[in-house]
Amino acid sequence: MRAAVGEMGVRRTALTLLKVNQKSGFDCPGCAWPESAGHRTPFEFCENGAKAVAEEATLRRVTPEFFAEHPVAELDGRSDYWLGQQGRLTHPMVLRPGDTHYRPISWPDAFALTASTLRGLDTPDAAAFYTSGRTSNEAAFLYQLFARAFGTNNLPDCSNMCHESSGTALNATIGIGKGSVTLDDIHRSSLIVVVGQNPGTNHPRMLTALETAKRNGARIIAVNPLPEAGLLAFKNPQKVSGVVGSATTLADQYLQIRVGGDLALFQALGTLLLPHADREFIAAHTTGFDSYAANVAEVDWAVTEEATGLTRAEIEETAAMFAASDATIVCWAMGLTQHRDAVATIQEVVNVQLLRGMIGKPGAGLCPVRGHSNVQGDRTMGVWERVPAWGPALGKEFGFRVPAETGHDTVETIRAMRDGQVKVFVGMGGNFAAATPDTVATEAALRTCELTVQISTKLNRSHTVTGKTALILPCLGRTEADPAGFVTVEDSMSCVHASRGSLPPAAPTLLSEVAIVSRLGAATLDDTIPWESFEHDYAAVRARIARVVPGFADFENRLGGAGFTLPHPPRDSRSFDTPDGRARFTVSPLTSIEVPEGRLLMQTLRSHDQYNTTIYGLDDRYRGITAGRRVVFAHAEDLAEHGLADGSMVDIVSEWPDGERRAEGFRAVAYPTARGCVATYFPEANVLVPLDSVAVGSNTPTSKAVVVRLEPAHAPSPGPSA
Ligand SMILES: Nc1nc2c(c(=O)[nH]1)N[C@H]1C(S)=C(S)[C@@H](COP(=O)(O)OP(=O)(O)OC[C@H]3O[C@@H](n4cnc5c(=O)[nH]c(N)nc54)[C@H](O)[C@@H]3O)O[C@H]1N2
Ligand SMILES: Nc1nc2c(c(=O)[nH]1)N[C@H]1C(S)=C(S)[C@@H](COP(=O)(O)OP(=O)(O)OC[C@H]3O[C@@H](n4cnc5c(=O)[nH]c(N)nc54)[C@H](O)[C@@H]3O)O[C@H]1N2
Ligand SMILES: [Mo]
Repeated sequence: MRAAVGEMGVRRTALTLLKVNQKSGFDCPGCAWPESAGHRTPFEFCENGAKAVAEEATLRRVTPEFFAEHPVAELDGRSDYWLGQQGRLTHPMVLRPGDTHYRPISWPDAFALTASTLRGLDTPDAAAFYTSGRTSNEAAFLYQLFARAFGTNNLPDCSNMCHESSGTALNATIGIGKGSVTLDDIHRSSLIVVVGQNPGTNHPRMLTALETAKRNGARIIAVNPLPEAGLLAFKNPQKVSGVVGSATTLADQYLQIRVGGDLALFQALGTLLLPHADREFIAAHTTGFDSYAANVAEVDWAVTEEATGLTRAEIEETAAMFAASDATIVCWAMGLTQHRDAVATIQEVVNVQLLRGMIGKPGAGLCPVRGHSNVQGDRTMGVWERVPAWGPALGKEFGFRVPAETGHDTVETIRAMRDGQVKVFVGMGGNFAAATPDTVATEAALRTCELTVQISTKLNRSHTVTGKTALILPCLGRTEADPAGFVTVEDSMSCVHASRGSLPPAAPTLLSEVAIVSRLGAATLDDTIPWESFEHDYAAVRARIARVVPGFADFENRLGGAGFTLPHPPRDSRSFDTPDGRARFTVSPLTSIEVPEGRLLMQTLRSHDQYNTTIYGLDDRYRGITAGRRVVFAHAEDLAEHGLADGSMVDIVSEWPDGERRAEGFRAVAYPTARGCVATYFPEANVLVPLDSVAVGSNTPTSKAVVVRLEPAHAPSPGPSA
């Protein structure tokens, strides 16, 4: 409440927060955790959802006068925290070659400038269209339609850095890249394994679901190099007993795994669970079991204990809990997806669930917990560098030929800008400059562009790191009333529902994302696609989606109440959309990340006071950090081995075949993390993540596994990032 009242004032806070996640309100712009289909309390939001709402509904404004006062060179020296604090963008702005300041530009001129630059390119593939996961289904559908009709599949998105590894692993094994559980499954599960995820900070409403499951008899296992407070012990802030009483112990077992050790862990679990295989399920629904069983026939305990940092006894205890459970769910997030062998690791999770027949059964399944509130929906709507299976239907509906070649994902877009192949960058939300890896290389790449266009609600680094010409196109946020009607989103469990903003727009000059894409389409392309018909009529967009995207038939009429859940063949009927109609066991070699002598494995993660690159404040309450973000969490004994101690100032140097990368002035914090593993905050540490260090198969940057060394700081600390 303090965060919200500070940004919005008391009345606006009350009016806004009571609409969050209500059936007649707006979808929380925070995370993608689902709401209950049934009864909802007036308080369907969490502390961090309130911060996300306050960040958007702030009363502060970034006006043309602001830009006149602050040259871009000055803004470029400001932190993400400072930039975000300045408030909502109000007017379209342009930075022309040679100018020192952004200047106002009219909407028609902004679209004409973008359109003429796009049309002047040698090839449509010289443009890239990025999306972040807050964009509504309607805007996302039109945006990918625009890119493909313009002639390119260059549709990188934040998913490429997020759950791409999950989608890749699941598509190949169960035939659909989405999780197979519902909220109801969580509530009635008997074992929930939370791997590589920090829900206390990033999906706080998930803790309420885990608490319900626990009350219903579930056991919970946490697998994490860090003893994350919210997960190990949870006080429900929405209950009196939660506020004043003792915390519920959520996790029954805590496995303090080494960073990158999950592949070894799940292979070992597979071996131990072979005698408990669900033979009937395996015979009826799967393929490849024999090769899998041969691959995991034995555990090499020395290798497994080294890779995981766990003991044989701990892993055997975990296996016993799996064996005893008749309904197991495995949940995971970035701790599994942002690794070199992320796809193989997630496939080992799938193997274990298939082995026990834990798919398509109440209370059981696979649960990749998505990040951005509509990141899953954006992909469903076709925001993808590949052509979705329904590509031909899209071309037919709108009368154009969908380009066939796979486009650039996020990492490839950076490379293509660097190599002079991509000249125009358009960002539908997000903060490409700060969220992507290898900050120095990425910023240099962005600066080579002819034109960068950012469709944004708030000021961020992507507005200060620009192409030769740069546009800021300010848009409405989720919380705001849109005269053209409501939009829709899809949560992490495939439920599609309406989202209705109610606040007056931050400025009368703002356009909705749908309007911006529609006007861009009309300005750039010939009139084959009736762009004008979409801007004021989102139902018309949904009618098109209903005809093109499978699962959306009769879209408009199914949006009453809590919305509807998209089909998921493995969940609904144990059927698998793979070539032979069966789920596939996979075989992966046992790998782990090699860390040379004297080096440490660094993961980058989120504090309790940030939303990705949006920094709400400089504290990380659950980890005991105040007033600073340039910290590196390390085990006290690892610090001692490096001649360092709690409070030492260090530089972090990452090592990669193409050279070293350096981040200066971090305070070492002695912390009970797994030995050999250190943690820093994203995005400050992105400068250390090499562009070419990516996951096999998904091309996701390995933001959770960077080999580093710590050196005593060369320069005095630059102070907190504020
Ligand atoms: N308040 C808030 N909510 C958010 C976000 C936010 O920034 N703020 N971001 C949103 C987005 S886009 C996303 S994708 C999600 C992210 O949600 P999370 O994935 O929970 O986010 P991270 O902070 O990256 O935390 C990763 C967790 O994985 C653990 N981990 C790291 N490496 C390993 C490993 O090798 N093995 C295992 N087992 N664990 C490991 C870390 O210790 C940490 O607990 O949250 C979403 N929700
Ligand atoms: N090192 C490291 N790097 C990472 C990660 C990590 O764990 N470690 N995590 C990765 C992950 S999981 C993700 S998802 C990406 C996130 O990458 P992005 O999605 O690109 O980044 P965000 O910080 O979420 O974007 C915030 C910006 O979005 C804009 N915005 C907010 N709401 C809206 C809206 O409604 N409409 C529009 N048009 N704009 C809006 C605002 O201008 C705000 O500044 O970062 C990735 N990068
Ligand atoms: Mo994410």
